[in-house]
Amino acid sequence: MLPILYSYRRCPYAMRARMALHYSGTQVEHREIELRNKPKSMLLVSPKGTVPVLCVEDLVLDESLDIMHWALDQCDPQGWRNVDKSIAQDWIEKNDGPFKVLLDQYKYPERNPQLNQEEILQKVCTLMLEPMEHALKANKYLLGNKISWVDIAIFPFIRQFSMVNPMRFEELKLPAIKKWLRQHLDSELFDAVMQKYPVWRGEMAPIHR
Ligand SMILES: N[C@@H](CCC(=O)N[C@@H](CS)C(=O)NCC(=O)O)C(=O)O
Repeated sequence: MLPILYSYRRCPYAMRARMALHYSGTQVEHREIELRNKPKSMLLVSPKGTVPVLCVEDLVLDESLDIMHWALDQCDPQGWRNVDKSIAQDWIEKNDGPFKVLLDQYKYPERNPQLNQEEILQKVCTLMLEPMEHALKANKYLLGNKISWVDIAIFPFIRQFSMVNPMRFEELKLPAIKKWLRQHLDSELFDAVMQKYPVWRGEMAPIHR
């Protein structure tokens, strides 16, 4: 029985999970969902209703980072986890915490009419983009000259940020980030996890097949 992955193609959390699963060579039964119409079988195993969710027999992982780590426990052929844990943690906390808040404010100006887009952009630069640029000028990847799980965990969020206002992003003087972003966008790994699936309509099927 293959592990089941509930996923949503454009979700950055689901992207990082899919990238780690693919890299580790883990095959899954992919269940593409609609956020507005979540399958009952998913909500049954994970009532909080976020994707990604990975079900491996009785084990349910419903946090993207837990799925990444589970995948790397299965197989980590290029040593994505050979990095300083505390520096990795600092990057992830910043990304998933304050940067994600700013990203949502930037992406949904209609929800935040009191906020000025350019001010949000400046905050993002100070908080995230400038430290990343600094790190990526010193080394090819965020934690050194080898790719790590931290690059993969953060990349989908920087991609999303860059796509909110591509012309404005292009104007930013961030050559090292743009090179790093382009490398991930052009990677076979990213390509592989962005394949399109029809929405899973197997609600009548047993939860575990
Ligand atoms: N902390 C969770 C966050 C996952 C998350 O928020 N995913 C979004 C999609 S990008 C979601 O499922 N939101 C629920 C909804 O929109 O109903 C994780 O890392 O997996």
